[in-house]
This record gives sequence, structure tokens and C-alpha cells, in this order.
Amino acid sequence: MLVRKVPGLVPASAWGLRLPQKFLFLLFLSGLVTLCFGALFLLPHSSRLKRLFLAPRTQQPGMGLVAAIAGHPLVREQEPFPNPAPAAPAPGEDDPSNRASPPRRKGWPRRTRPTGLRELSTASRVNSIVAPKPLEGNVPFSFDYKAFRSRLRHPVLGRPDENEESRSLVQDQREKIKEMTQFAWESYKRYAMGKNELRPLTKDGYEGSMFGGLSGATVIDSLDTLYLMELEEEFQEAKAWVKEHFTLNVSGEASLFEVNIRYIGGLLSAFYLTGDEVFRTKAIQLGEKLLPAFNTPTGIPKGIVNFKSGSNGSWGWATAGSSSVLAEFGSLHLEFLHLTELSGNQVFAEKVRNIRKVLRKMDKPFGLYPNFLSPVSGTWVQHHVSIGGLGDSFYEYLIKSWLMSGKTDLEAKNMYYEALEAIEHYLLNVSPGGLTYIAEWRGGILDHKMGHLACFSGGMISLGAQDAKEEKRARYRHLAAQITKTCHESYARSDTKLGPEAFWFNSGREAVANQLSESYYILRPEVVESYMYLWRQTHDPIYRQWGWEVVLALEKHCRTAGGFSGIQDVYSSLPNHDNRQQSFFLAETLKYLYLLFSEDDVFSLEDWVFNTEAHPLPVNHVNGSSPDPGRAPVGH
Ligand code: DMJ
Repeated sequence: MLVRKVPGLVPASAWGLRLPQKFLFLLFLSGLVTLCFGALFLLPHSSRLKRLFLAPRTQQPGMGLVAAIAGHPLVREQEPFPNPAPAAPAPGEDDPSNRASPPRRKGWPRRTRPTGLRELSTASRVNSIVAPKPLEGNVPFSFDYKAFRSRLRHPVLGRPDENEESRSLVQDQREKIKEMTQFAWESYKRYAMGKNELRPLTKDGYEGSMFGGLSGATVIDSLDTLYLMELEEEFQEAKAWVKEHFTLNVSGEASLFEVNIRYIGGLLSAFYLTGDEVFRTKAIQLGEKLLPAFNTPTGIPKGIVNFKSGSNGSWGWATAGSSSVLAEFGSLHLEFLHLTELSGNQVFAEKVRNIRKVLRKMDKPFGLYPNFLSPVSGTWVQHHVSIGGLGDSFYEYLIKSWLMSGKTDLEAKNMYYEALEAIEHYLLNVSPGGLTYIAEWRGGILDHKMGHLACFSGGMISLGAQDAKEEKRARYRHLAAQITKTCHESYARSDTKLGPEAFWFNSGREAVANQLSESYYILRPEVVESYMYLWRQTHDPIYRQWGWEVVLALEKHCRTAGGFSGIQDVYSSLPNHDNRQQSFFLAETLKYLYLLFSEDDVFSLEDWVFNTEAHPLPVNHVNGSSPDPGRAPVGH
């Protein structure tokens, strides 16, 4: 009840109470306040009220990646770490609402970390947990970077090349790709530094509409490529930009998928490669900005998140705005597990674990995963299945989740091989001319076409072949090689020796586009990505030869005075340029080309998986299985 003081009606002694009455009233009031405050501690930890009024309990310390996957025994209540000292905003960051937890209120009681035997035994059970350090950007730090590096089985950039014979040629080829990267970076820096992408003809920047107002996609996509190629000066320029200018204080609508694979993927890799706090902090803060996408009845995220209002939405083109897209919500798993690993915050792992759970429970037509799913009802909206656009990286993330978990995520493994069986059974075809391809499926009817995007599948199938059932391994290796050969044909049959966006197998024409609207090439990586995996698998020199053809074609048709550009028609010997140097050209195309001409222990596949934007994320060697003794030694 609110007691108002009304002039004229209340006598001079406050509220007309006598002294003993006043005393009793005050006693009652103080009892009430104590009771209310005490009750706050009894509320569930997730209660908004509790979060508002109490100093946040420090995040759970990092756990092994596998522990983040459902039901692992390591997922358990842990001792809280002390609250970090109130931190200054991260460099370039000025919006406190972007931080992981609000600064500690002055005067609140400080929790202290328990010491002694219990703490020691916890730390020795979970290698990644160490005493927290003072924080930058207010994201608790509990990841033992040194221990992580010591667990890698190979030097990140490999050992010096010992193969004298082929050394000079391969080195020259690598140097050429490095020069191309330097040129792409310098051009971007000169004309578009800080914008998302470079427009090489008009020599200016391009922001696009996918990133919700975030800038610098090319910077963040380039970091690990510059590191790989030991372009030290360029790497420092990129890092300085992230430190000084990369702000999360933006308010547009962003693609959950694109922000995740490019920005979060790029920042995570940069952290794992350098241990520099700025990358970890920014990745976690950005991850938190994506969480509203998951506010749906099923927990299947929508494709768009509004950074200002915290609302979410679906793409208008995805079955009239009613669906989430398989490749989008299915390509978060790798990054989100690492966000949990590096923040100790289980929310990221829980979100992607739930996506798995929903998908596992659903009926799959013939074992296939359609591309559109309603995040409201949790039912498939359209029976369109594709290993290219809309579906692609969902399958990729299943097999890579298995590998990244140190081969303990059996659920991902089973889902991958089951899906691959269905694809093989219903979508796989061989053309009259003998080309193997994976068609698209519309409710049982096949479109005999492959998109450029689908050409990553040669690499994926090759990567997964080693852990397939014994009787399937050779089959999958063969299939991977055949699909990669088909994708090479789509390049070889064009005038520019670059491949079209989509190619068909009908009307007597094979591996060529049907119309001008699908004849463009936008510097995509998928074909060279497969060359790289097939090279590592087989060491067949044909893959380096094909990769080199791409290098020459890029130089001839895509290099302009202001940077690299996509082209509008691969069947024209003098193609027009599209005036875009896509950020994935630096993140993926140039990186995969460089790796194709590198030794196998450079970003060894024993230690790293590449996210779908080619950002390397470490395999979990803490809880994973030990190396396969029967496996061929790396290096050649
Ligand atoms: C990249 O952004 C990623 O590889 C994504 O998975 C699909 N498309 C582009 C490159 O083509």
C-alpha cells in the first residue's frame, strides 16, 4: 500500500502515529525487506528478477567439447569462480549491453573461489580449467591456452619441408598463391578497409545486408589465412583493426548463419591460433547477440536476428517466411560448442544440442532431410532435398562434429552415415557420359543438376570415408573422387576454366549450365576445397594439377587492377566482372589453394576441422579418442 502525505489532513506528527506505533511499524517494515531480499536467493538461478538484483554468478568454467554434448559425465555443477573485477569496455566497444555480464555492483558481497584439495582435483580432472585471470571485456577467462597448444599433435604450420625433389616447384606455387592473397588484401585495405567487402572495379567498399550493421567481414574472414601464409604485417593490420574498430554496437537485421560462420568462426580461429583475448571476447559477445534467434516454440532458430530489438524472423524466400533453412540452423554446432568451451557458458551448447534433439525425433522421408523446417510446429514444410545450397553444410557439420569431438560424438556420426546412405540411394546418379553427380530431389522427382555449392561434397565424403563401416570405405573414397572429377569437368568445359553456379545433366549436355543466369562464378571455394581434401587423402598429383589450373584462371579472368572480382559468364572468353571480391575468397578459396600446395601437417586434419567458411577449429584432444595407431603417418 502506498501512503500519501495529504496536506491539511495529516497532523504535525508524521502520519498521525504515536511513538510505540511508529516503532512497531518500522520493525514490521524492516522484517519485510529482509524477507524479500532473502527470497531472492531461493529463486531459480535463471529467474530474471534474480539476475536483475544479484551480482551474476560467474560462468561455469570451460569443459571439454564433448562434455558439451548431451549426457557426457563431465557436464556437472562446478564451483563458481570469483567475479571478475569490473572491466573496462573492450577496445572499440562502447555498449555495455553487449557484454557477457554486467559489471559487479559496488558493495555487493564478493564470492571467492574455494581453494584446497577440492579445487585441485577438479582442475586435474578437466584439463581446460585453470584459475581465472583478470578479464578484458568482462568475459570470464577459464581456458588454459598453453595446455591446449601443448595437446596439438603437429605444429600448427607444420614442420619444414623435407621433400627436396618437389620442393622448388611446390614452393613457387605456394608463393604465387601467397602473392595473390597479398594483392587481394592490399586492394581491400586500400579501397575498402573496414567495410565488409571490396568492390574492385569501382574501388570502394560494400556493406551488404546480411550482417546486421557489423562491418569488416573481410578482415575477420582473412585473419587465419594471413596467419597461415605467414603474412605477419598484414595479420597485424587485421588484428589492429579488430582491436580498434570492430564494434558490436550495431542495430540491424543479421543472418544468423552468415554471422556465425564468418565472424564467429573467424574470431574463434584467430583466438585458437594466437591466444589473443580480444578474439575470444568478441566471439563470445557476438554469440550472445545471436541468441534471440532461438526464441521459438521448438528452439529451432529463425534465420534472422534483429540486433536492436532482439526479435527474430525468417527469410521471405523460405516458403513465404514460414521456414528455417536446414543448412543455416544445421551449421552452428561447431562454433557454438567452442563458444561454450571458451566462455564456460552452457547456453551455446544447449541451443545446438536441442537442434539435434528435434531433428533426431522427426520423421525423415526415406531417411532424407528436407531443406525447410517450421520453427513453430517443428514439421518439414517442403520436401526439397539438396546437398547443395540450403542443405549442404548441415551434412558437413555432422561429420565434422564427429571429428571435432575426438570421435566421441556418436550421435553425429550415426546421423551423418545414415543421411549419406539415403543420399546415395535416392540422389546419386551417373550421366550417360559417365559423370557421377548428386541430383536434387523434389518430393521424389529429381532435378538432374548440381550447384557449385554441392561440389564441397567430394571433400566431405573423402573426409568421412575413414570412419565409415569397413565395407563402405573404399566405396566412399571412390565416390568422393568421382564427384570431384565431375566438378572439375564443370570447370574444364567452360571457356574460362572456371565453373558455373549450377550445371545440368540433361538433353545430351553434361556438367554445363543451361542458361546465362546460372553461368556466373563468384570466386567460390567448393571445388578447390574438394581438391584439397582429395589431395590429402590420395596424394594423386592430378588434384594439384587441377588446383593450379584454377590459379591460372583466376589470374587471367578475375584479377583486375583493384582486386579480384567474380565474373558474369564462365563461357565467355572475355567475361564481364561482377565488381565483388567476396570475403570467402580470402577465407576459403585462397586458403584451400595454399593448403593444396602445402604439407599435410600444415593445419593437420588430426588437429583441426575447418568450419564451413574454412576457419580452423581445434579437435578436442581432452576427451577424444587417442590417435589411430593404424593410420598412415602425416607428411609425405
Ligand atoms: C561460404 O560462405 C560458405 O562456404 C558457405 O557454407 C556456403 N557458401 C559460401 C561460399 O561459396
